[in-house]
Amino acid sequence: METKTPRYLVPGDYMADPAVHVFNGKLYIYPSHDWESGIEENDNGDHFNMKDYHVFSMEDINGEVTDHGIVLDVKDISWAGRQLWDNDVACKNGMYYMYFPLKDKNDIFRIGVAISDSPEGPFVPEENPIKGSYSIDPCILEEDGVYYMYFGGLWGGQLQRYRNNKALECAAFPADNEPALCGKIVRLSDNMLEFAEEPKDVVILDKEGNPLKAGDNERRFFEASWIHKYNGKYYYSYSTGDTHLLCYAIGDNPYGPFIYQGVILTPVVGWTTHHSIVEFKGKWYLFHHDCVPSEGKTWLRSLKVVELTYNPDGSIKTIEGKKLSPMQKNEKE
Ligand code: FUB
Repeated sequence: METKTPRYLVPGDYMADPAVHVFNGKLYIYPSHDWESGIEENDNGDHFNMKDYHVFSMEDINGEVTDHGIVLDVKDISWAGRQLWDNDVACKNGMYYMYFPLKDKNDIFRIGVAISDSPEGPFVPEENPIKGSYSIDPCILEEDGVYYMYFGGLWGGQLQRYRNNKALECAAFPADNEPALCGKIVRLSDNMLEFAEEPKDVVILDKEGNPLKAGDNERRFFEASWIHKYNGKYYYSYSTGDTHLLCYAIGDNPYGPFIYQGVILTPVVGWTTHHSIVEFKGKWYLFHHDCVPSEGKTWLRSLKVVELTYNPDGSIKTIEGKKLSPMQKNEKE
């Protein structure tokens, strides 16, 4: 178990769900912005009632974290209902595309796009969400000039309301012994504003080649897709939701299938766990959140970073989620 000391990044505010990329030699962090909206906590995630996004940047992993301010506000999105959840940003031809999940006026999650000519924003939203989009937690992979979006999330993320990309009359979960619901992958159009194909399942297999089952709560996908490449392999990582683990699976191409490997991060303080994995200046880092600074309030999460290491065989060393940082220890002493 890894015990490298994590660092809190934005101690003065509550930020969660970090998507992190290196643009122009700097680290850019695109988090959700938690706040105390007074909405009661429930399994639908209504308490995650976020209304804007900030962007942060860092020139060095131990250096200053610069806040570039509010870069997109729900009041500027014409189709908005409520709840700006986890976003991700991709760069193509010098333009930056922010993909964000938001409930529309019918309380259905859609994925929207907002555009900027700078990684620091501000981002200008398109008039409508992406046609055919649904659910939450978009994450973008660029591969030889082709861009793919991974997305999806159970429970409040509404993925159980769909089969084969069509809305069901009623939400339906598979039985415990049936294959689990999968996250989705879709190729984006050349202009980055549409789906270029029907979304497909991101299938996770066990080492015997069988799809993970819906009742396999310690390993099956729940939400928070992230994808990174290491030594030519594709590492698909995600949260198991109600068992609070960050897990990963490895595949040979962006579509998978992916073979389940193990746990990246054991449960943190707080219900949700969500992350990104990025290489910067020759080292690998796990950005994630927990609820230690808010003393366990699950809707008030704080951003952290910790170094991530691989074993010689390419497996990831498990990190202990509840290890306190020195700052937290000092506060409690
Ligand atoms: O921040 C709201 C939701 O909580 C995210 O979309 C999920 O991944 C979970 O972190």
